[in-house]
Amino acid sequence: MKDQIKTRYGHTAKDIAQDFAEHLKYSQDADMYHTTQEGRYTALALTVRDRIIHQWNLSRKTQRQQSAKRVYYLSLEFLMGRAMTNNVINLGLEGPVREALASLGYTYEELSEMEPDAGLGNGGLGRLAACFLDSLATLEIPAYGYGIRYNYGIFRQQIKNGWQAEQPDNWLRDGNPWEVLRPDVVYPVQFGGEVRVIRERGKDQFKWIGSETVHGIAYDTPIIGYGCKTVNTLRLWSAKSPDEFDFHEFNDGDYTEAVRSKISAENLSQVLYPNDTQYMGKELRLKQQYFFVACSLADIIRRFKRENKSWSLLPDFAAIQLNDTHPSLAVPELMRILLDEELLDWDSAWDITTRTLAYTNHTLMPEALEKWSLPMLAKILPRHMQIMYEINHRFLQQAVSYFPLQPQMLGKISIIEESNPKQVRMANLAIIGSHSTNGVAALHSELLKKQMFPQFNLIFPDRFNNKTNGITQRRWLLASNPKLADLIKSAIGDAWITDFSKISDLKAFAADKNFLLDFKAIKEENKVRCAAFLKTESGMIINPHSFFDVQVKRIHEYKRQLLNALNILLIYNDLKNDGEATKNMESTTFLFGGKAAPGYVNAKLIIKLINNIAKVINVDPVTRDRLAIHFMPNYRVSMAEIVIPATNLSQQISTAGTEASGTGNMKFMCNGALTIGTMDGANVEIAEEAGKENMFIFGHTEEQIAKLSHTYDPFSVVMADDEIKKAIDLLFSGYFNVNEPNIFEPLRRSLFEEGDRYYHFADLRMYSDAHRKARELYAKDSTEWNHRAVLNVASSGKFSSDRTIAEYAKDIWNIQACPVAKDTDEDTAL
Ligand code: HBZ
Repeated sequence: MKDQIKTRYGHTAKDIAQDFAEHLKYSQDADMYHTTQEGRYTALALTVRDRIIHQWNLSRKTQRQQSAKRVYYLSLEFLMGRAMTNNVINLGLEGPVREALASLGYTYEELSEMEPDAGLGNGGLGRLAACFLDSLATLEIPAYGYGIRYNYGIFRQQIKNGWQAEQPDNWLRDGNPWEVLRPDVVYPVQFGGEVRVIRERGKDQFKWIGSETVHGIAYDTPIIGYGCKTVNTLRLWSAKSPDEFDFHEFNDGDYTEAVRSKISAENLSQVLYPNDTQYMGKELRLKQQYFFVACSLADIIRRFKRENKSWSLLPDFAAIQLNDTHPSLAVPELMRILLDEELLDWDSAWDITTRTLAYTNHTLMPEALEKWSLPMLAKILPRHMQIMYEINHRFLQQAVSYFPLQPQMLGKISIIEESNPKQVRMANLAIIGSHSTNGVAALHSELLKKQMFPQFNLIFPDRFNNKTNGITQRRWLLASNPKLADLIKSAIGDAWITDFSKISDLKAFAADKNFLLDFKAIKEENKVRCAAFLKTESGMIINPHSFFDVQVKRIHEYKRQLLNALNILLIYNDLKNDGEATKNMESTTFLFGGKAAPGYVNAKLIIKLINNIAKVINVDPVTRDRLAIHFMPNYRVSMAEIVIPATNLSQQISTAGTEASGTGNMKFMCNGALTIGTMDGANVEIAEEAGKENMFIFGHTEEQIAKLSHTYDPFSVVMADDEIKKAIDLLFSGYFNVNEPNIFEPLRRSLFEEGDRYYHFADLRMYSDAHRKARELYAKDSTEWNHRAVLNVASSGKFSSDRTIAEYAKDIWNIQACPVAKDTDEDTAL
């Protein structure tokens, strides 16, 4: 029997081909008349999944037997993208899978392209969580990602007449072969109701009796480490009405009411909120947050209780990382469990809670800080509100001594904002209720201490720390840029795949003529691949031999896509006037991509502006051979995997002091693009690693912006620069919106009447000069360009999420690797 199982899941092309055919027949019921590409994709996914299960089992078993400490990464977002290519690579199965499919007349590419992206995130924060899971597994750290299994991920973006239109992302429509439903892992979650005082063990105890219950049911996805045997778990909760499990309500007769309440309960995990900066005080969002926190903590505690250890040891067995404040209800929830269910005293419960939890902040935007209306919170989570009052009371009593004669300071650090209605500040709660608060790049972490939370830094100087973000080189180089990966392997071997600091060995090849020629040829091939992709995807025709200048990221005023657009207008005018600035300019394609929050009017208008500019400029007979602009609809992980390897110039141009880190910047860097950017977020560290001379750095620094803020007048800056003035005149003259009068008026108002909050005009001239330098270098000396690009790749070692995770493990989690042995014949257990 055991032998049979082993042969069944063998790793040769022949084994795989046989299993694939079997899945096609027995899982998909496909025959020669009824077989679809989707069916073949699913059969392949199941074939691969079969080869994960045993090791997944064994990983859980090993971690359990060794009583290993686990990391729990709580995140409302996991922007995973596709699983197939990643899993196949991490399993080391790419060769046999390709061969197996070829033997049956299919290609690996055509099947893997059938997979919809798992788009359960908005942008950087969600993608960071996905990269972290990959690194945790590869570093053999026992870890669970916990989140929500949204039925609808981030919306699909269509462009209609230049405007963004949102379409639902029904990513589960054809089923999800990677996930495993765990019907036995289900927790009830309460909402509303009241708190009663009951006498228990001679003490008054609080007991929360909710008025509504929703069940959270677990769906697990395996996360495969590369080059090791660890398979971790992403556990996502799906909301189910308890009626599903208990048919009372149906039997009591009110069938329609029962169906209505079932639908309402299941609404909880329907859809990901598409806002990435402006927070929205929506009740359903609050319920989502509590729902996933409650399920995850119940699960963590169930696992801990199996060990039969004293509660004071919880922090030695569980490290819970809060990805932004979205899971910050974990603070009062863990307190509630320890106080009301486990009957611990306050001080012990508080000690355990703060030692178990840690918080990551991802933003400096004040409008993104989560605050919940206190009356709403008190209605939905009455016991948690009581606990938060008590936390606040005790904290403020301690804090008084830090601010003698400055009672207004207490108002700033209080969890409760004394507004009308009162608001509950989740960042304050997360800082107070955890042992670590980290920013995501050095500059950001400094600004957190100095600008955002100076009072907390005074009280808790040891809590604040930095963990510069990273990305996984396995997805973002090895998988997405296979040709460059092969070239790098041929030069320096493959140790960089699991130790990215080794990429620095590539420095020795940065002046090697043959290497540079190969490098250049690969970039060209990637551009051809990208152009073909964009043509198939949205009918765009782009010149694959042009200079690819790319800005892909969420659309936001602080990220300054508008600055890019304004510079394009300067270039356009210069080309039309036969100016000096564009004299030897190579044919250039500006590519934009990114989604705007559906309610963010100006962001949507920026998309419309880019499309309108493109519509005019791309057909202008004077410029069209040398200048093209395209907005790529529906930017997502799987598009990034094609566009980033094809890029020559990476645009990272946020106003200094606004972008917490950025992670796209790192992906471009290791794929051999040069960066044009401000001294913001992780760009600062990229410049440290690569050398400023190998980038195009421009613009005011964060300190300069802070000074400038007192006197800045965008209007006078524009009036003082004739070219900029002409570009602005062109933009607001109606030239790009002939039949749509005044549509760009809100952008004009924001830039001039509202004071240009993001300092576009303060930086535009410097930006335009830096861009010109980049163009000229590319046109005049492609060897030097490629030399610098290779130096950038070789300097990107710091930006691996493996490094980031190793730092979290050491400084915040105090956790070690727990290696899993290669599969054995022993029985496996959950
Ligand atoms: O997190 C991003 C930062 O803007 C970026 O600088 C950083 O590199 C990245 C990873 O640390 N923040 C986000 O992506 N934020 C969100 O997506 C978001 C989602 C829901 C919210 C608020 C923010 O309610």
